[in-house]
Amino acid sequence: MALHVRRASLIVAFVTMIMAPTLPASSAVTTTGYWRFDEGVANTVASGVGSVLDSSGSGDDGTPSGGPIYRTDVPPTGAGNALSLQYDGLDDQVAFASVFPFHQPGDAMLDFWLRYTGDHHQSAFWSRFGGEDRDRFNIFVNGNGTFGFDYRSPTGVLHKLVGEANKGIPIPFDTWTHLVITRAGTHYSLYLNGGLVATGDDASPDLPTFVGWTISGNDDRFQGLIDEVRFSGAGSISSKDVDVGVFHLLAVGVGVEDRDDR
Ligand SMILES: [Ca+2]
Ligand SMILES: [Ca+2]
Repeated sequence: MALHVRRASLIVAFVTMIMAPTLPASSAVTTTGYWRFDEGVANTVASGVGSVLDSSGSGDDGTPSGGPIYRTDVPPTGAGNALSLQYDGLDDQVAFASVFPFHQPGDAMLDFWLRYTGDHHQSAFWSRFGGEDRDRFNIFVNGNGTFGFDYRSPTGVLHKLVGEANKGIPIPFDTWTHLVITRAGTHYSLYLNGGLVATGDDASPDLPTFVGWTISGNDDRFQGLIDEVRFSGAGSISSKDVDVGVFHLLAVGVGVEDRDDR
């Protein structure tokens, strides 16, 4: 039975990968930002204005500070991935001048790989400059090794989404983990290594408006490695699109064996 299910999963995943490019443009997910961190030199500090390159064509290059280091330790995404970027948990950061995609109304998707090595509450993404706790999203790893995300409105009202106060989704310590956050309407979903693990609904949205965002936050800096950060959206994300996004992960071998109904 298990073998049958697994084989069915593989076949459907394969078919979906073939089918994906034929989706009509109206339902296609558009990549709006893609940071691969492959532009650097191994074991060398990232530095310089706009030196962290956006390979999506959007021109949203990031500016590192504090001394994050390029590493050859990369997630299992197959050939063509040379480097990730390591953050020290103290002052390392990459800043972007653009509007964080979830600040704007509309459907959107963020996916990235993360390998955390710190045991403190830490931000993977903090969608403002400075530490003032309002007008921002926070996408974080709690001190107990669980993952979550929320936002505060421009006036500071907390909108809980997934995983507040150490009640997030457990993610393994010092292990490359793939995470996808989608928003369709007011509905947020979290995918861990290709499987849906949590949802949250934002019944009365009052989205942040801050322009500018960071990888690794401000007061609670990320400690560990991050790679292959990608924003998608600019349109309406259907459940089929989300599946396509997830199947993109399956294409690199994430979670295929664990899916039982695709
Ligand atoms: Ca990379
Ligand atoms: Ca540093």
